[in-house]
Amino acid sequence: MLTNDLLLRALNGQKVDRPPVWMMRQAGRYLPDFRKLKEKHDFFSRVRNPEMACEITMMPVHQVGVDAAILFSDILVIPQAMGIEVQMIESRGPVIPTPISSEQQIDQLITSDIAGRLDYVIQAIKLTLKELNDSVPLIGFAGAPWTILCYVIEGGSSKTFRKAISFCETQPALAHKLLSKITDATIQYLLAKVNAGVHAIQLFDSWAGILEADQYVKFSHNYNKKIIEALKGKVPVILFAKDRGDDLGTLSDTGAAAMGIDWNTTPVDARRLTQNKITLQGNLNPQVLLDEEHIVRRETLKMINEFGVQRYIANLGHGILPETPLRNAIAFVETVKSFTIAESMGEL
Ligand code: 1CP
Repeated sequence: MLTNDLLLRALNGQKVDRPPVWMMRQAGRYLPDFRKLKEKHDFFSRVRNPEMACEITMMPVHQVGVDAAILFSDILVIPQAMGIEVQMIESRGPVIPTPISSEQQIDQLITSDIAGRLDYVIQAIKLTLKELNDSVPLIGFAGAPWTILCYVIEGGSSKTFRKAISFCETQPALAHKLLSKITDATIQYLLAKVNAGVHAIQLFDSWAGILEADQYVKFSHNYNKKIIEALKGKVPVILFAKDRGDDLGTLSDTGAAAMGIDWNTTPVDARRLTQNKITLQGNLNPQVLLDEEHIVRRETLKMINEFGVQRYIANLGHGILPETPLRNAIAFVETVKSFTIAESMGEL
């Protein structure tokens, strides 16, 4: 039994006295202690070292007071396990020196023993669960196959991912072959995480918004559905399909326990589109956390009042920005934690 199971209660649609709160990318660069570790060890060394991954995962739990931990790792460990080289270059982000461009490369991708190849993640989960000592839940995650495809076709990050989109448009059979393989690897990986003891899973579809609605269903949503289906009855899943607010109604048919919302969708629209049937997570613009503390508090209260306390997980609408002052991250979390139903609306 967890001492603080608010996140799981919200995901299961059970009654809560206040919403749970965590932040996407909470184990990251805005933390001074994280930046210190970064000076000494490169990114994937940190990811592959279970002690260090555990230490980073615990930082926001101790220092910010979030209601859930999310394992420090990256979505790009999946292409690495499949045999694709991925580097993380300071100030540039991920780089894939040999992007996928042929059927032969897709045929060569590894899909066997993915859990064994990512055993360092499983070890990090076990260590972190020990360290958490049943205080708060641990969230495991993966990238949606579409978002992973974006990186491995493009060769790195991009604003538009033109190469990835055009690959799907011009070579749909190859795209589906690649997406199926990524889906297969991701399912093995997430099942291993669940077996190791994570309490919930978030699927990050960070580049969901760059496809047309019908393309999105074909090249992303149907694969996300398959992954969520494979986890059915095991742990609750949060699906974060960034910038797809208009399609929330159709996208909430996956069996996911919750949908992540970015700040381009209002809480009222999100509730209307999902007909109050599903838990919602989000959606403070991470830029607000760069503002003055009283504004952080005011906007956070406004957000909770708009979403409502039940079936709601307070979070940002995307990852916390590296330049965020630690005190503002704490103010955000504290505002949610001190929220009481009796007080609601009073401070607006
Ligand atoms: O050296 C560093 O510290 C680089 C920064 C960093 C961090 C802290 C990267 C590189 N990855 C991470 C950790 C990470 N990545 C987590 C940790 C857990 C937490 O949330 O606290 C998670 C969940 C991710 C997931 C991730 N990686 C996503 C999906 C979420 C999102 O922000 O959209 C994506 C798209 C990535 C790819 C990636 N990894 C790193 C960077 C800089 C990027 C994004 C590059 C881009 O914009 O395309």
